Amino acid sequence: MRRPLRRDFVWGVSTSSYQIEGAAQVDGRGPSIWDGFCREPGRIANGDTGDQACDHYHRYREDIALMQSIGVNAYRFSTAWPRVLPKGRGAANEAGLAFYDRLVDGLLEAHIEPWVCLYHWDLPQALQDLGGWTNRDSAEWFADYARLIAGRLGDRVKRFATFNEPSVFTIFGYSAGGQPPGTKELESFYATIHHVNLAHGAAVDALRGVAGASIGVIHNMQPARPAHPTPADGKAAAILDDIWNRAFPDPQIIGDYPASLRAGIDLHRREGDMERICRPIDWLGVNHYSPIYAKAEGASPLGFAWAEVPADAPRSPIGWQVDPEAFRDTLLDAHDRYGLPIYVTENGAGAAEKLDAAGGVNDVERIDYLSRYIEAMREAAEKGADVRGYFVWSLLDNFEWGAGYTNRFGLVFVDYATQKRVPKASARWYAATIKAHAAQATS
Ligand code: IFM
Repeated sequence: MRRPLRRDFVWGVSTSSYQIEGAAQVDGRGPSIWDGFCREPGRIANGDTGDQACDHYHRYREDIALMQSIGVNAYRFSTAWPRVLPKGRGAANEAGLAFYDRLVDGLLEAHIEPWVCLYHWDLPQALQDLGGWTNRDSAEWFADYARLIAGRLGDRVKRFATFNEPSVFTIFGYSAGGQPPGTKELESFYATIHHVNLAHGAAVDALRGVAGASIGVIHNMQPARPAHPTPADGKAAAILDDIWNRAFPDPQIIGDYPASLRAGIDLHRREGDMERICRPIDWLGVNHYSPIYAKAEGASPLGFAWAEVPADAPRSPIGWQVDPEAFRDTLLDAHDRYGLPIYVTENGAGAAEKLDAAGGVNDVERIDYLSRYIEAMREAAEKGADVRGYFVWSLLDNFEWGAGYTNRFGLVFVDYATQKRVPKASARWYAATIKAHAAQATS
């Protein structure tokens, strides 16, 4: 018989503020960089925006009931900086803070532990107008925001993460395009990496003010593979690996940047910065979906170009490679390199889905993906990775950034026109998985 996961294993679901909350102009929320970006022609599929999304701001009680029916014991969500500080700093918005009070209280009443992430990409526009993450002051803006959330929720919330996937919003926001602010300047890109790292360290210190806080950070980690077995593509993949997988966790946890980034970062680094960045944390969040590929591209400022998934690779309905062994190996590598307790804070599969004739969604491909990935996680745990929890991305179908509402990742289908929620077959499957674990853990 397989060795079971830890008795206290955390089973959860994840979401983020801009992707589900909606209520973008309600109760004093200020604009975020995504509000404006979505309105730029051609940026988002179908011109979609997060204005309404899943209207979770008003329907959070129903969403908590859905979590209860699935049986999760943790919910990871992000607080929207512009909802609590409409201008990013200065006067707090009481109505915004009160929303998170209600959400946290509702979760605790339902015996679901709130896991709060401070930043899932929705920077207040007012701060972007001051240069956003290219401005070194951003570290202090972020620490002040962290203090505000810690002071308000810290009596009830103990699990905090500073950032979600900093390499994604810095690469796509400042180098490759596709996310706000949509600039492509190498120097801004390096500045952003360093300032986000400083902001992480400053926020960790701020969050330590919460008695009993368990503080982590959430990184996307995926093997970066060469498109072809050539030395040039091997080098391209190594550069992508440094930028995608190492540029943030290495300085935050090990205290140094990968060698290939040092010259670019040095322009922005001041004495004492590495100590400011590398603050002790309690856990590492790993988001993982599939491997990524790079090829040599002499003309590219970073020395690589993104490459397609190999034609013969198994894929999810939205074309992402399905490779559970890569997930197992990622967890083992993260364990060896960083030595922290690991929580898988995102994993899931996207699809373009509709309700079937019976009014449900029989998402067998998602169930197959999740069961194979959970099995791979078990293998990693058996081989020694200290994996303590798993959160499916996502509870609900939601606003999938550049893809708008076309890609659905939810265990629960959302009919955006009516806001009706319909649990998919995967929601029932996940409920049964959690139950089976509980039965095994108590036997
Ligand atoms: O929806 C995103 C999430 O915001 C960050 N991680 C990947 C998910 C799926 O693309």
